[in-house]
Amino acid sequence: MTEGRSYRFTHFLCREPARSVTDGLREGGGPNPDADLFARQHSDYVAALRQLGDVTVLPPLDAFPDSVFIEDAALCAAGCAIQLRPGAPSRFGEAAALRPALEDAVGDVIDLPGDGRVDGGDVLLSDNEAFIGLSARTDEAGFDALANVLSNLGYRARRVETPPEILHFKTDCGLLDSETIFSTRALAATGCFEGYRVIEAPAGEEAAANLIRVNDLVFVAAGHPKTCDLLSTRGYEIREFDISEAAKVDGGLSCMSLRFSARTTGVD
Ligand code: CIR
Repeated sequence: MTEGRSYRFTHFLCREPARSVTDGLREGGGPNPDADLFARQHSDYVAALRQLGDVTVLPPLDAFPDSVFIEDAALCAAGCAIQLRPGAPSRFGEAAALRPALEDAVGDVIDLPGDGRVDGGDVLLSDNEAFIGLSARTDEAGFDALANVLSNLGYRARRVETPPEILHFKTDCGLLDSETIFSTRALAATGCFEGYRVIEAPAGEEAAANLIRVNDLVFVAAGHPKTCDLLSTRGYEIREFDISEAAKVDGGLSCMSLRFSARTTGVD
């Protein structure tokens, strides 16, 4: 196991938002995202990733309004990609549509065995552990299957009950470094991060919890000044992103990319 493999990446896979993103799933209604603004915000995110590694941007898939949230259809770990089985019926076909790109970009692609469901948004990888949150999208059979695959890749699986009001486990947390997790107070209070240092999202800034550490930067959703101050004080270098349109369809920073390291680099 390489220290830092959970946040050191050489490659990124993204998918352009489709015009149909206006039909994206969302809990509790709310306005449609503006497709043009979404595309601009997505371009900013991709541009930032381009400064950190090789980025492949896949074409939009109009048949799948949520396909910009590419993280839910696959998981990259230890130089492999695992093709998942997303839990929302309208998203099920995204995984097969992604497969050729996974084969091109990552190489080794493993099918999630069985018929359980897992959304990538429910999986948080540290260097040697996989937190897998059971949720409305990820079921017991999916947990068992993924835990088994990941154990062959050197990860111990930790089963977490995601509180029912949280869509995905990572809606409410993100990895800051090999030992440190940023989390909402509500999720941390479940005790699921035992053994890790936890930094809690400031009250009122719970939406900042879905941050991502990418190499030496921490990507944070704009509009969370207390979070930025807190993390800067702790020595993290912050990059802010306006993701107002993704947020309208329950999307965040983690779900708009698959992040991995090419095996040949020896980083992973
Ligand atoms: C969905 O409900 O599936 C999408 N509208 C949002 C998915 C966000 N994905 C994530 O947080 N991993």
